[in-house]
Amino acid sequence: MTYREQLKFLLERDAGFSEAVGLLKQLGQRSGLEVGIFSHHDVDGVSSALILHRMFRRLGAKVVIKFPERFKLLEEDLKLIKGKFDLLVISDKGTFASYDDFFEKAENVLIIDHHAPDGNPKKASVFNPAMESHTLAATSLLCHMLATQFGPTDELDDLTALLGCRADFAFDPVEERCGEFVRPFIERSMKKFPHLFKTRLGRPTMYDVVDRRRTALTNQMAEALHVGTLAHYYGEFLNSGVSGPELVFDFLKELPADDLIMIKNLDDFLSMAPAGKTISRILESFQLDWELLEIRVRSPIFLGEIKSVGVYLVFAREVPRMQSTPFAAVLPYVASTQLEPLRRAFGHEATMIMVFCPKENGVQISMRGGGGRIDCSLICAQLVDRLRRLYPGCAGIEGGVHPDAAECFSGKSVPIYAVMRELLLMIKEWSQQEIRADGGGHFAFRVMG
Ligand SMILES: [Mn+2]
Repeated sequence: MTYREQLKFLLERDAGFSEAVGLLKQLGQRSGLEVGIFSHHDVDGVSSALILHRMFRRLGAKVVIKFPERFKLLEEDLKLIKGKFDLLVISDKGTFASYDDFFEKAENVLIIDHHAPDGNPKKASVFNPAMESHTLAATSLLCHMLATQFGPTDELDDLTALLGCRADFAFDPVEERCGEFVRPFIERSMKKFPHLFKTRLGRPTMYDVVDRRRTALTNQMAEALHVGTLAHYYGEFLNSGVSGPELVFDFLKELPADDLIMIKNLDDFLSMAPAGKTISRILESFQLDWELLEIRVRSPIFLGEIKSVGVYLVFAREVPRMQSTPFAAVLPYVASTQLEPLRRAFGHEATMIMVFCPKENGVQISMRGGGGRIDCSLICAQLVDRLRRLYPGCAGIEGGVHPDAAECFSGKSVPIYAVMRELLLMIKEWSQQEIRADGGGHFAFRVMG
């Protein structure tokens, strides 16, 4: 299927896509259309915001964009933008039923998202290909799909969506893996930007998890953008008041669309727009942080094996400058590089790592891997559920997201020992369940030793 064919198919078969296109067509008729966008603060979220910004500009709309530093959009975040809108877009920030409550802020609410839904919004329009079942995608591609319906997109839209897909693990140019939903777009991109996909020897990036000897330009560029979104934690390189997501947004916005097919290496890319210099300096500092964390994640504790998946625990702190981030910053990415060496060293068919990270503002637990046999998001959701029941008054217990990469965060009001206790108790209970079920394909842990 070509990308064009896929778009035609979606327009006919995907109710969410056709509804979103219909809504935008109708609103596009309005003069003085005012749009507020709240997008995720990561690379995919920033990429989504830029593609939407360019699309709405073509429609003649006035656009305001914010990147609140939390996954779920809350009522209080809406105050970041004054006034009321014709349209409120919530991109890459999950699909929550509570987004139905935001009609006070705007006449229309459009959710564009690729995460497993947490509830089913009834009033808001939702374009999310993962509504029914798990689908590997990225919101920036969904925005690109919408933008194609409103005038021609260009190389800047294409490259931005491609980097959003890479940053969200929807494809891997080195391992040559690609989700089915994004495949038509990725194949189109390979023809357009062939040198971005070439595998080369070189310093491995945070995305080169399996083979730490090789990389590709796409991975290097996406890593630079990821580091850019953390810029406000590298305050020494940044003018005060600018956040990392805003820095990356400005960098991408200034890229010359016509020259993008010429990019041969990371320096080319970063020298194409003013903010690239700052990103490049932060990247050097980030690499030192990465090296520090490599030491901290070196010896994960083996917890047990389930369905031939070796489950490991890393207990470590983030780098000093990231100890207050309310999201997974660097440590879980570094820990992910242990998945493959552990699998090879101990002969598991697959591996999974739980990263237990005490922070200034609470505990961050990140789960990575699972080889498609253990669902990380399910484990995080269960942990969240247990903690909420034990500490009903405590706000800030959140978790879930993807089967192979999930997060759980519990705020400071829940003691660290309690979070660890629940995690270990959960494992123990699952192991007992498996004994009762006589090991018969039950989703459970078997604790060794
Ligand atoms: Mn995303």
